[in-house]
Amino acid sequence: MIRKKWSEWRTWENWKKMASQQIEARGLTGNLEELEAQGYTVLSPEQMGDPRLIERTTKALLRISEKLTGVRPNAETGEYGHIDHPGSHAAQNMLQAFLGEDPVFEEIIQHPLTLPLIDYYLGPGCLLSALNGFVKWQDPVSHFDNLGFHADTHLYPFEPLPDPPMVFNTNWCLTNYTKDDGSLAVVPESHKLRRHPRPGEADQAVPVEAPAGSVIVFHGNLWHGAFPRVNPGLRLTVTAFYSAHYCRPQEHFPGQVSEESLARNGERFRQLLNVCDTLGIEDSRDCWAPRWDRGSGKTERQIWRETIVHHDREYRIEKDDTIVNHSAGYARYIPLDRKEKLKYKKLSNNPH
Ligand SMILES: O=C(O)CCC(=O)C(=O)O
Ligand SMILES: [Fe+2]
Repeated sequence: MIRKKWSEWRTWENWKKMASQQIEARGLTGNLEELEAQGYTVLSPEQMGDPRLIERTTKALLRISEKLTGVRPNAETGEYGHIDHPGSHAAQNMLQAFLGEDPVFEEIIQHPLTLPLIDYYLGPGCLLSALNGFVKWQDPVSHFDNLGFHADTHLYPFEPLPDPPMVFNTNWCLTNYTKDDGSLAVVPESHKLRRHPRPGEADQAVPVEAPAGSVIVFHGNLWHGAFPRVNPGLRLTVTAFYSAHYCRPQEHFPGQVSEESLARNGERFRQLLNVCDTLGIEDSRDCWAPRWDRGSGKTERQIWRETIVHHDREYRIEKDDTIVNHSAGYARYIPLDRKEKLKYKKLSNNPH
């Protein structure tokens, strides 16, 4: 996570320079080049290097699907039960709002090989917008028309679409992706056109073929959809979808995440889930109070000037000046280790 004051970088060009150092350090330079040229890249299972993470994610998705439908999906036999969700249809189930269902999703959303690429394009303080699950079965006929073709920048009302983009996506392929498996369908380089696809343009789509355990990372302006599944069995996917800090996320994560989960993760996790947002005020007593401490009975002054304890851990709070220069809209909670405690003592002795 890049922690430099906004005043130290200011421009998109400077931000990219800083962010590309993270990318180089993670061995992701080739992936960034593909993203720039094609609008998508595939992190291979070898590059991801953690098959257990994929196994745990698959198990969690199957368990949640079973909880919702009473039927455990079976990737070999193709068995499934229906989920009544607006994104479900005759050929797939869509799942949402399940972040709190399994700790494995905490690892997925802040993975060190995907986040540097997301940071690069979305800038500081980017948010998790949605965590989706897809269970898709054999149905060559009743799949959506037109491959469900779209660019993910659907909330932005103008063309040209924004550059830098306002959203970015990661598709975690839990089963093999070939065209006949019902893979992601993309038009390479379409992110450069900076407009939404028009009817008929899905004809140019090509499959993103990748073995199970791969992660596809793609640009918010890339045209994409999915091919129908022709093969028997199931395609299983989890997608982590991110937005720039100035966009409204699709899901409200602060209400989905437990104190235990917040305690075992760090600041980046809180920031991705917008837990310490100072906007979205619902009660005048909460003005400028970070969401995490609203309704605590403490005044805004007490919250900002005193230390706060969450799950046996003491924190001091700072306005985040790494996103914009003023009205940051976000609070950083800094755990008080011994060094921080001394620093805090000095600060709180100082009347200003
Ligand atoms: O593979 C799919 O089903 C398409 C997913 C999609 O549109 C997305 O993740 O934004
Ligand atoms: Fe999409």
